[in-house]
Amino acid sequence: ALLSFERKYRVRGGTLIGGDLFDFWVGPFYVGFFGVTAAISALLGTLLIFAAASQGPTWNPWLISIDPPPIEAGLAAAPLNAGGYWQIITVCALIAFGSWALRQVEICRKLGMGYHVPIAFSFAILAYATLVVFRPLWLGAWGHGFPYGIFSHLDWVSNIGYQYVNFHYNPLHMVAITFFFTTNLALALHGALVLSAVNVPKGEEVKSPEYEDTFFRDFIGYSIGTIGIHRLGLLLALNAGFWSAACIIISGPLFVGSWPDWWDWWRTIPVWS
Ligand code: BCL
Ligand code: UQ2
Repeated sequence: ALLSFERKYRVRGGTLIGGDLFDFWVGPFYVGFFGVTAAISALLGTLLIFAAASQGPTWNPWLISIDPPPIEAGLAAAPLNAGGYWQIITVCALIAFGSWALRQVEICRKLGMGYHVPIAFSFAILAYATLVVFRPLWLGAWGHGFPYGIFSHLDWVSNIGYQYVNFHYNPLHMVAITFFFTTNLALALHGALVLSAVNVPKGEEVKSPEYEDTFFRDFIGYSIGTIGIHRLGLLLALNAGFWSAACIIISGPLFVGSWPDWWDWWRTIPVWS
């Protein structure tokens, strides 16, 4: 069913491509040119995952793994069963994610809203592309991408981590983790604060944002404000994705060896060495 307010927002235009051609809705979903390309590439990618899995040794969902080509194959196009499926699935995924972001842009334009959501999503796409495109390209082989499988991608993360001895010592990994954890703290504070103000007993009026400000001013002498917390949350989350991409792109292309040893410069600073 169409929600009462939905009809008035079903406005024409704002499309980036295709004009009026795909400017319509299916049920609650806006379609658009990029809705079509997202649906096709997601469906094709998913079917190819099943096709690739059917060539593998197991249907156990935990163990299915669609592997990139061997590192020796370099940057060539690989035969289907030797990394070719992985390559085509990766292209499908990139088209699907890119289309998804551009569909968000079209919806923003229709509604006259800011582009915050597609910008945010593009950081997640950047992190994914860093893992399966930029870093493999820079290292000279698609085989450096991660395998598409539940346990197998965990094994990949573990192996790559230990390849640098102790990944916790990667300084940008530290930065990324700090942003992930701080994002979590901020959302916990925000979720709790909003619920504490709004989830009042039946029949009582909800508390205004002034109460939220006052809680934090009483508590720590500072309130970042209701719009401020959302700006902070977005900033923290974007940094979490960005520094994740940064921490893995430097591992291999720019830095080889042991992350713990990278800190030698710090241990040998004359003041304390
Ligand atoms: Mg580490 C990476 C945290 C220990 C080795 N590690 C990461 C980062 C993150 C992290 C900072 C992964 C998040 C990310 O990239 O998001 N690591 C972390 C923490 C610890 C830790 C907190 C911990 O010990 C407490 N790491 C270790 C140990 C090493 C180690 C020490 C192993 C032994 N770590 C590595 C390696 C890597 C990381 C190697 C990485 O490669 C990875 C990294 O930085 O990657 C960039 C970014 C987000 C994405 C990539 C998601 C993209 C989503 C896409 C765009 C959309 C998907 C849509 C989906 C398919 C649709 C679903 C539809 C549904 C039906 C709804
Ligand atoms: C706040 C505010 C909100 C909030 C939160 C705060 C009224 C509803 C959570 C408090 C946030 C602060 C003090 C920043 C904390 C900093 C970090 C790095 C986690 O003031 O305005 O709006 O939800």
